[in-house]
Amino acid sequence: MNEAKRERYLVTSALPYANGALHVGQIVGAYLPADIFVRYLRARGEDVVYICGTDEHGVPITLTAEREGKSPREVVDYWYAHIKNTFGRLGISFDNFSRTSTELHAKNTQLFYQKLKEGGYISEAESKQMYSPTEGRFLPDRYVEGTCPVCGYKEARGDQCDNCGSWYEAYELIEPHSKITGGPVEVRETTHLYLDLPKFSERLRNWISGQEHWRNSVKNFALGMIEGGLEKRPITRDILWGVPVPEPSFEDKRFYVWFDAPIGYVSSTQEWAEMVGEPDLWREYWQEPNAKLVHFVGKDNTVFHTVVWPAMLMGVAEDGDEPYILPYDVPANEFMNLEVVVDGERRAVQMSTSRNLAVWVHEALDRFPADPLRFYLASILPETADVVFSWREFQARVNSDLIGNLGNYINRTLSFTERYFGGEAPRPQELPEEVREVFEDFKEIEGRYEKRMLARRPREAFSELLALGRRANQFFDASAPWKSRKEDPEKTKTTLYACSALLGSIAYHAAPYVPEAIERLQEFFTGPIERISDLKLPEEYRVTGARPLFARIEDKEVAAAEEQLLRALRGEPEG
Ligand code: B3M
Ligand code: ZN
Repeated sequence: MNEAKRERYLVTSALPYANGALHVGQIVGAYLPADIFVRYLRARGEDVVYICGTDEHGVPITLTAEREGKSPREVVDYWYAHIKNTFGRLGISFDNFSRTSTELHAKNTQLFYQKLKEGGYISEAESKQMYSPTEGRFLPDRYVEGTCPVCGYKEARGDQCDNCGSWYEAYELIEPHSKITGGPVEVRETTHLYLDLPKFSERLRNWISGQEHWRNSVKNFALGMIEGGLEKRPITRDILWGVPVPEPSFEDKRFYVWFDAPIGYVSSTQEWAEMVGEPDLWREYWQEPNAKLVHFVGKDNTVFHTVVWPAMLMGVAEDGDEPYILPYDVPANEFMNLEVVVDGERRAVQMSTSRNLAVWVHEALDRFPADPLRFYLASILPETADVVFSWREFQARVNSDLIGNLGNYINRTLSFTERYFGGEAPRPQELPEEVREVFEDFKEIEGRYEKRMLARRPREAFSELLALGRRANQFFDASAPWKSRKEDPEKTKTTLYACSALLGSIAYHAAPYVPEAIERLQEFFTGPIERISDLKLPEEYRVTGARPLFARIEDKEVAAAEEQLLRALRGEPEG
C-alpha cells in the first residue's frame, strides 16, 4: 500500500475495572469488535495503534477489596494480571495494555486537572454526603443502604431502589446505615471540585450534530443528554484510593474514577510510545488533526465518551497548547443476554455476575479454542440490538458456518491440490470465463465487506465473509474437479489455481475473526493471502502438509457448558 495514503488511527477499548474476571458481554461490547477492526486495518497497511488497560480506581475496586479483606492494591494487581492474560488467550491484540495506577497516569490526570482549572472550567462547591462516624469517613453511595423513601423497601441501595426502581439522593433514605459495618450513617457537608459541563454545551452540540458517520443511537443519545441540560459534575470523591488532588484542602479526597479513567487512554499511548523508543510519538495520535480516534465501548459508557470526555479534551486544548483531537467515532454496543436451557426449554435471562450467571471468558477458553469463540461472538455482535449468547447456537454456527462453509472450502481446495497435483497449482495461460466471473463476484463482495468494516461494523462485514465462502464453494461444486481430473487435468489445474486465489481472499477476510487458524494455514499454504481485488496473479500456489483448521464442537462439550449455566441459574454450587 502506498505509504502516503495510509490512514492514522488510534483505537481504544473501554478500560475494564480490575476487580473481576471478564465475561462475554464485555467482550462483544468493547473488545472483539475493536480487535477485528484493528486487525483488518493492520492487514491493509494502515497506521494503527490499539490501546487499552485496566481501570484501577474507584468504588468498584474498594468495595471488592473490603469484601475480600484485601487492600485495593492487592485486588488490582491480581486482576490486572488475570485480565491481561485472558485477553491474550482470546487473541485481543492490543499494542499496549496498561493500568491506571501508574505514576505517569497520576501525573497526566493532575495535568488535565490543572489545564481545566486554568481554562476556568473547575469550581468548588459543598454538597451533602453520607458520613459514617464509626468508620470516621464519608461513604460512597454504593456503601449505604436503608429503607426506600418511595416504597418502603428495607434493603434499598444508596442511590437507587431495586424494588421500585426510584432514584434519589442517599440522604433521602430512611434509617440509612453502612453496608460494611451495619452502623448508622449521617448527613454531613463536604466540599468537592466540579467540572463545568454547561460551558461546553454549545460546542458539544455543534460538534456532535456534525458527526454524520456516528451510529444514530449513539448520536441521538448524546444530543438528548445535551438537550436535557448538562450540569456541573463533581470530579472528586471522599475516598482514599485514587489519584491525589493537587489542592491543599483535598488531602483526604481523590479524583473520581470517571475523571481519571479516560485520561488512561492517553497515558497508555504515552507508555506505548516509550516502549517503541519514540517518546513523542503519542502526539501524532492525539494531536494530529488527521488522526482518527475511535473508542469502542459498551452502551452504558456512552455518555462519558460522547459528552464528558470530549468536553475534557476541548477544555485542555486552549491556552496555546497543542489541541487534542476529539473522538472520530464512539461505536457503542448493546447488551448481551444468556440462554439457559431449563428442562429442554430455551430461555433468555439477564447475566448476573454476582450470581455467577455469566459466561466467563477464561472458563470458555478452557473448554474451547479462541477462534471458534471469536467466530460465534462476531456473528452476534450487538451492533444494533441486544443479543442472546447461546451455547447451542455456538455449536450450530461453528459446525455449519465456520466448518461447513469456510473450513470445508479451505480443506477441499488444499487436500485436492495436494492429493492429485503434488501440491502445485501453476498459473494457467489464460483465465477461462467462469473463473473471471467468480473473481468479479468476489470483488463485489470484498467491496461490501470493506465498506462495512471501515464503517466499524464487523458483524455486518462478517456476513460478507460467509458470502465469500458460499460463492467459493459454489464455484468448486460447479467445476467438479473430482470429475474433470481424469478427463481434463489441465482444466482441473486451472480450477485449483483459481480456488487457491479465492482461498487467499477468504483467508485475508477471515483473519481478523479467526487469526490463529489463518496463521496456521500459512504453514501449509504459500499463496498470497490477499484480496482478489488487489491480486497480482502469482506464478503458482503450493500446498504441503495441509491439516484441517477447525474441530467440530461436540454435543457433550456443549452440554457441559450449558449445565454450568443451569446450576448458576438454580443457585447450585459448581460441580
Ligand atoms: N471501567 C466501566 C466499565 O468497565 C469503566 C470504563 C472506563 S473507560 C475509560 O464498563
Ligand atoms: Zn423503592
